[in-house]
Amino acid sequence: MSLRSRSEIPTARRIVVKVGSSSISGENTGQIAPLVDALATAYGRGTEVVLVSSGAIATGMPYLRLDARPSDLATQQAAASVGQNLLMVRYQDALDRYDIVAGQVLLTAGDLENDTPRVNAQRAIDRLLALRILPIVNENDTVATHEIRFGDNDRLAALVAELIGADLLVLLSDVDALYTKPPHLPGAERIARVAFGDELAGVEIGSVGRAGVGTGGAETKVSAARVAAEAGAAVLITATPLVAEALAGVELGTWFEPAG
Ligand code: VHF
Ligand code: MG
Repeated sequence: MSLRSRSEIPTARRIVVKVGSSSISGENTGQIAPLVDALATAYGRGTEVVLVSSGAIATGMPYLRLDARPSDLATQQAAASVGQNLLMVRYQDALDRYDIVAGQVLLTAGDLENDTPRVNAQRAIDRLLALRILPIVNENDTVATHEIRFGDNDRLAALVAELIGADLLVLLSDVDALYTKPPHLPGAERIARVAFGDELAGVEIGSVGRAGVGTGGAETKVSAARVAAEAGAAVLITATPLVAEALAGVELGTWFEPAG
């Protein structure tokens, strides 16, 4: 059964929550614990929860003495290698408070396009969920190249939601909703609900994130939302500090109706 509105979120069976790099790295590293609190609440009521977390590159940057996101692939991969490890440690520290264990799942675009690795990934995530382990997914950055990337983690999250038949995808970033034009511009209004198939004509969608450590922006969120909605998952776009309210079903953010 697909979710019809935010008030049904607490009844969701299987959810994918995606968090962007700038929300959980640098000065926002402290947002990991409250994010985990909200995930643990959903987990505690029996919802199956998968976290798609960006932030490997951003988390690794200071350890490589970088103050900006590297532009060359090898340095991005090195930063991600260091950062992915630290990210998992930080998530597990926060999860320990709830006696929840995380499982790391690193995927490439090719893995989801080819039958054998795709079925393996699906089966592994299913088994982790059945074992009440919290899968934490990211792109396998050390082997992904520019040509074969997912594009960004919003898309990865939508493909994971499709892969595991999630009924909800939550996309968390620095911005609390989708707006009719970039939110800092005068006259920008929150879009509360997007009907299935609505092309959002007349909406000015930005392609740049604010903090400069992630990739994409509203544009990648909208295209990811369409992929997930097509696969039958409702999508909620909102800000990371609002995740607890979002998972409780409060009327916030932007809601994309699923197909069917
Ligand atoms: P974001 O735009 O913050 O979701 O980040 C990315 O798309 C890059 C994700 C990369 C990393 O962990 O750094 N796999
Ligand atoms: Mg992004």
